[in-house]
Amino acid sequence: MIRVSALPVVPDLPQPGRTLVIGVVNVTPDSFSDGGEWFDPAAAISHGLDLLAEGADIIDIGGESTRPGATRPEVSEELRRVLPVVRELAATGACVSIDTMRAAVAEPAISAGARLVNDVSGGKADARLLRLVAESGVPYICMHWRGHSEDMQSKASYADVVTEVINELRTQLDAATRVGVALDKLIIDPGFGFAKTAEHNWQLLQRLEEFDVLERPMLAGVSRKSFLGRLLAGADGSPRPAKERDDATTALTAVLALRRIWGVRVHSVRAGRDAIAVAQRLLEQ
Ligand code: PMM
Repeated sequence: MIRVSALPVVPDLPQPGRTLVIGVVNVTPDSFSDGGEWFDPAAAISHGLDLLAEGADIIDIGGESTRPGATRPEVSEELRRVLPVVRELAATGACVSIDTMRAAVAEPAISAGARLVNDVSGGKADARLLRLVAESGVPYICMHWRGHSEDMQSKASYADVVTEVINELRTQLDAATRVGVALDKLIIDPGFGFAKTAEHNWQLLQRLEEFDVLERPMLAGVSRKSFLGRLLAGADGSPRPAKERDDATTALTAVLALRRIWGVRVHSVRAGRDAIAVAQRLLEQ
């Protein structure tokens, strides 16, 4: 039997009464899943509009690739990539999220209309970012993180990944509330693929309800990630390419929606919405 409990909500963000779909727009030359495709701001804007038309509740715009081994762009370059896209999409009335670890990027993005800060470092890369979030009062995605992409996979070592990720996230949440971020504006994210092996990701998914102890809504970013590529590897052992992992992503989205997760961050919005519609219908039975 499916457990029916209240769906978590976050103030100032869409509350559709089902799992939210956050559509990804990477304005980067090198993201693993769609690198280069939306690097031109005009292409990124048009892609964001397409994702909104497919039913995205929020559009997440990022200008720094976090693929393992990636090097960081200058702040000026990150701003050049994301600001026009944030401005244009926010001007349509869309709910826009800025995916950045830097206060120097988040601040102008919020001025340009971003209503949510998605920080994959969960406050650990730039201490100023938490203070900015506290001052501006925007909701904040606090992701579990152990270090920058260039060497993060060397930090994928845990005795018990679920317990350690929960404890480290609790420390990150405490750091946010200590500088004045309101608890009800905080969303947690286990950080799938960030300092995690495929096995770690599966353990986190298997034991997701243990994160309930943190009493915060959860976002999951599993879309097209390499643990799915490995699961779907060909007979010769080569992983399924990123763009051919959408069906598996959609299967996982249905599972996550049945567990009443707050939101999923996905590349294929229409498929995500369909999976959530199926799960929602079963939950409302
Ligand atoms: N993953 C990526 C980028 N941003 N943000 C959150 N909150 N959670 C994630 O798991 C996450 C993220 C990397 O994936 P991409 O290159 O496909 O955007």
